[in-house]
Amino acid sequence: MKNDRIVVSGAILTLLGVSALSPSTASAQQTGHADLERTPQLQQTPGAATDPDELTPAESAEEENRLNIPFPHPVIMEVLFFPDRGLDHGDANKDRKRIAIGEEFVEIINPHDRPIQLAGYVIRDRNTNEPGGDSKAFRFVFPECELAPGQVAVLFNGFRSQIPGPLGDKLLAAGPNDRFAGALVFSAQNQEKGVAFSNVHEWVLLESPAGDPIDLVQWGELDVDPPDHPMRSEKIEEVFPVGYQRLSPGGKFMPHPVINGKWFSPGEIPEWVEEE
Ligand SMILES: [Ca+2]
Ligand SMILES: [Ca+2]
Repeated sequence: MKNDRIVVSGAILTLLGVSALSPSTASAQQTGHADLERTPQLQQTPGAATDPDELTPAESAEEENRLNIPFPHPVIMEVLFFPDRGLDHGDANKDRKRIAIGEEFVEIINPHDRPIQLAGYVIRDRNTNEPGGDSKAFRFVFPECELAPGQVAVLFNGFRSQIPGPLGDKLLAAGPNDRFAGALVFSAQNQEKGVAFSNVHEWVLLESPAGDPIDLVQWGELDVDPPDHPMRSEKIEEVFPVGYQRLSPGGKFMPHPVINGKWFSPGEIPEWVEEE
């Protein structure tokens, strides 16, 4: 599988071959979903959109502003809302069970050169904007917690989960978790079957402690509007049962390639992976 080599340097990605995206095809075969039978193809490398040679200076500045989120805000790096069936590509939270809701996660990073304080930042979904949607609303507020430059935090849904290693919750952060590449890991400790990201249409928002919408990711045809004017907003155009990952804080979401044999990488930002 030497084609699965990925080299990331800043915003430049070199992806040799699309075989790394084959899990989607395999899953389509398992699930029999006709709409999943197309393997996602990278139309361009994620770095291409920011290639200064292809944009006018004004366009470059606009692109830069769109993609970069200023200090002191973290940014969303990966989201898993549609865990695949089976343990191999379904057990994202590493408790040797695959409970679809419990595996869901949002990964964030501090992309800045100074520490940031996570206290009061919110991760929430569309049900939090729906009148009467409270019973299905996913909403997590981070406790006091410093995120060092480049440090990653992962928030799992936590439904029926026994996540290994140091685990924080809404009250208290835990130390780095070696099972998740040293990231700070949190569980929302969700107890409700209905509190889950939709596989079909959803938005997930990172919100500042002041209530400002910072980083929004959406997919499908939305039935509930997200807040106006987030600092950044991106739509995932095609939905497959894999994580969606940015390879740099200013990059675009792409279906997660196979890394360490998995279709997701909670806690890990791939920089250089080569599979034998
Ligand atoms: Ca699991
Ligand atoms: Ca990751």
